[in-house]
Amino acid sequence: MPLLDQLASLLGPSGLLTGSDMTGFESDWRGLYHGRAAAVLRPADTAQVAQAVRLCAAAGASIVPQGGNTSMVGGAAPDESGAQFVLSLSRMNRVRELDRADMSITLEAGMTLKAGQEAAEAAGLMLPLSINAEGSATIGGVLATNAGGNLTVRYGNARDLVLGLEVVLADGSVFEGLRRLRKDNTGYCLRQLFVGSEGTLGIITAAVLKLAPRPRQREVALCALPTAEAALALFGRFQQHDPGAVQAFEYMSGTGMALVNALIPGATLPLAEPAAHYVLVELATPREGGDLRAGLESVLEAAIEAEEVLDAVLAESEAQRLGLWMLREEHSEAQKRAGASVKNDVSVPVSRIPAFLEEATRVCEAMVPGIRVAPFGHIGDGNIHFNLVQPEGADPAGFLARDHALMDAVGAVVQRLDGSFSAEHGVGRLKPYMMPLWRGGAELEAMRAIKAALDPQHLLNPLVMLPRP
Ligand code: FAD
Ligand code: 2HG
Ligand code: ZN
Repeated sequence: MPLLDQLASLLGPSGLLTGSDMTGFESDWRGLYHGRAAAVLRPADTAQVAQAVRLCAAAGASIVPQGGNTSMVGGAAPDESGAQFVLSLSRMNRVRELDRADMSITLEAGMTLKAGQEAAEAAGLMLPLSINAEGSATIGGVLATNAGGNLTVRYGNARDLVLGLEVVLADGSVFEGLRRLRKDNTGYCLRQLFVGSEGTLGIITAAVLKLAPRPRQREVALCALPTAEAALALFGRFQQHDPGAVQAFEYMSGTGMALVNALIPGATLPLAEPAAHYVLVELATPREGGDLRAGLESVLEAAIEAEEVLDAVLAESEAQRLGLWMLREEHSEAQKRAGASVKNDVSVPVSRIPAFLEEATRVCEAMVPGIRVAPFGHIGDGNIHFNLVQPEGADPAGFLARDHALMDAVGAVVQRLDGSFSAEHGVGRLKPYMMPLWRGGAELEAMRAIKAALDPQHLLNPLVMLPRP
């Protein structure tokens, strides 16, 4: 029987999509990749995932795992061959278990991150991972990319939350690692190998994640600043004042904020004057009472006195808190509306961020007159989305034709400052060409050996991260 028929009989009518039903699964969020899949497989459980992978392996057919398809690096889009199967986990979206005593939750991979957060909240706890695509991004996707996001400064990235994992391997066998132990030194830590592997080593079908106490108090402020150095100084002030309380510390450039204000309906800057730099800070505590608000005000007063902060607005209600966050969260959407962008999801040691911003801006402005340098991101983690928006009115395709030149120029600055070319979005199909320069020698060979051992036919996401040399 042909492979497609075998898969159809395994998965049933709602488990296999073809033709126009595949729209939405074949292109990426950024609109950079437009592929054609042999079919979209939507298994209902781990046994079906394992069986589908086994059938594909026997036929030598490659698989592109897909969660919410929000990858910023084209990691979940099939190629143009029409021979790849997209494996969507969207039907596997249940909470398997929540244990209050163990502070853990077991989620299936196709559940959205937002639904996972809501399940934790319903139990009076918190799933402490938040990204600006959480309504669509899935547990499998955030783990496969080791997503970071807005709470990393306090809780770490996705990797830090994983206690256990269930993974279907390339031959269809199942790694049953859904343990919830806080300590377990029995051999290699296999689960961490799959976190951040971008679907190249196995299909994550479920995970046990750590939960945290839910904050009882939260305070948010948006601050206008004269320089990037001032943003770091402010971060230092908050860390010194109450180290455990900083839950998010996000940076936005004046250019990025202006795009949000111009292109997102309902977005209004609640400050008297626009500035060159902004910070959104959120403090939170699970304790009742206390002086979170007073602490926020006293730190800001001292920073205003020292001329590190020009102006600040504090949220007075939940609606205002969400309104301030919206100005940060809508940066990606605003930049998409402004035309083509070249994204550089880079990290450098936190102390070097001002030098990075200054040098990289100078280099890019010299390369493309009129380019809109619109950086923002998780400055508390040293992670800047150094995004370059096309000059107004320019030809988007012409601008994108220079993406490697711009990425390499920014990369050269990042490398001089001991940083990374991908802080949280991964390598995907967009950046494998950078791997030999950044991860060459023994490190890259070890990665290739792991890929060859776990996926000897090179069938899992074959164009991502480590395409065959
Ligand atoms: P997909 O995009 O579907 O897939 C991503 C990668 O994981 C692909 O390589 C895919 O093959 C693989 N994969 C997916 N599911 C599985 C699985 N079950 N098993 C094995 N491999 C799998 N990222 C951040 O880190 N922080 C942010 O703040 C952030 N904000 C974003 C905001 C917007 C508006 C958008 C569009 C994206 C943002 N991202 C962010 C990037 C993206 O959301 C994350 O990379 C997210 O983790 C991807 O989840 P997903 O379910 O959409 O995965
Ligand atoms: C964010 O922090 C995301 O909002 C998206 O990581 C970044 O659009 C981007 O480049
Ligand atoms: Zn980010």
